[in-house]
Amino acid sequence: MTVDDLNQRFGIFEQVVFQAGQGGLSKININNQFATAEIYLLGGHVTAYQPHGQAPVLWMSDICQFQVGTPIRGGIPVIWPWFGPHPHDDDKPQHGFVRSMLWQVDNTEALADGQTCIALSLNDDVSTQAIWPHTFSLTLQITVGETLQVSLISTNRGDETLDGLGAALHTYFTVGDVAQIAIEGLTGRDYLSKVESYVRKTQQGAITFGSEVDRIYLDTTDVCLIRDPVLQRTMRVSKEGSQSTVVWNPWIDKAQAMADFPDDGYSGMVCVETTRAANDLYSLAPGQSHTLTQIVSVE
Ligand code: TA6
Repeated sequence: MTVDDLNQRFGIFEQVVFQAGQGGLSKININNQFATAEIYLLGGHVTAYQPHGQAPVLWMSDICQFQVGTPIRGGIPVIWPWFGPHPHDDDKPQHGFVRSMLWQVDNTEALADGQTCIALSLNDDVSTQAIWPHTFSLTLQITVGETLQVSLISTNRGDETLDGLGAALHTYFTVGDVAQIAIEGLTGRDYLSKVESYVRKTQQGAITFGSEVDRIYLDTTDVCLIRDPVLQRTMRVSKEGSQSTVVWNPWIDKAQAMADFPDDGYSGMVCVETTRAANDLYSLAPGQSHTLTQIVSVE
């Protein structure tokens, strides 16, 4: 569908407008009484969310690619059907394949309470089957208001159970200076530290940053609070359908090693990711669905 077709069928006057974005890719601009937001059909990727009067909530790389087949760096990458490297095939893309594919628009709605709801979907086809030989459907429900709520609904459309599924809403948050923030809510939780060969440790106090941090927190349904003294705000990250949370900042060396990540970009971002990872993988019986939800708000 062209942008004109999309506006004809799904546009909502001044509230939901489709445009050709970077790389000529179709994107959705959302503007309502609460906030503005931006979503690319590539990856079903929320690339911006900004409550009126607030600084941007989501961090985006200013040197990332916008082309089908390449993940967008920043915003909320949708990770499925595995988190991290493929469990036994290094030739398969890290973090699954759905963030590199074009999703379709299923519905747009101006809710009575003033929020805006967008539904996107991705179903298996010959290209996904070539990577992962299973039948599935994904729906992404994005609700933009005083909060940003994103739900990934995965459904097994095949006739065999899918085991060992991983997923994430891999959210990049804007912060004033990562060296000055603290993330509360995970005190006392065990985590696997990727930068220390996945050694298991227990979180003591709030999470602070002075080097690369890449941790999978285990057995947690906790709300995370990102305390930002520079931007003088707290970002609240709550979730449903997940018992694991990933916290990541690449710091200096890893930032320099990523071609689509500005060398100094690490200081203005942190990832708090709502995941199904590590000991939190899931299965779907034929016809069964799972919903993974992240809710973000600014205090
Ligand atoms: O979620 C943290 C992480 O797994 C890090 O290890 C790092 O690889 C990050 O994801 C980004 O991965 P990407 O494939 O998007 O470059």
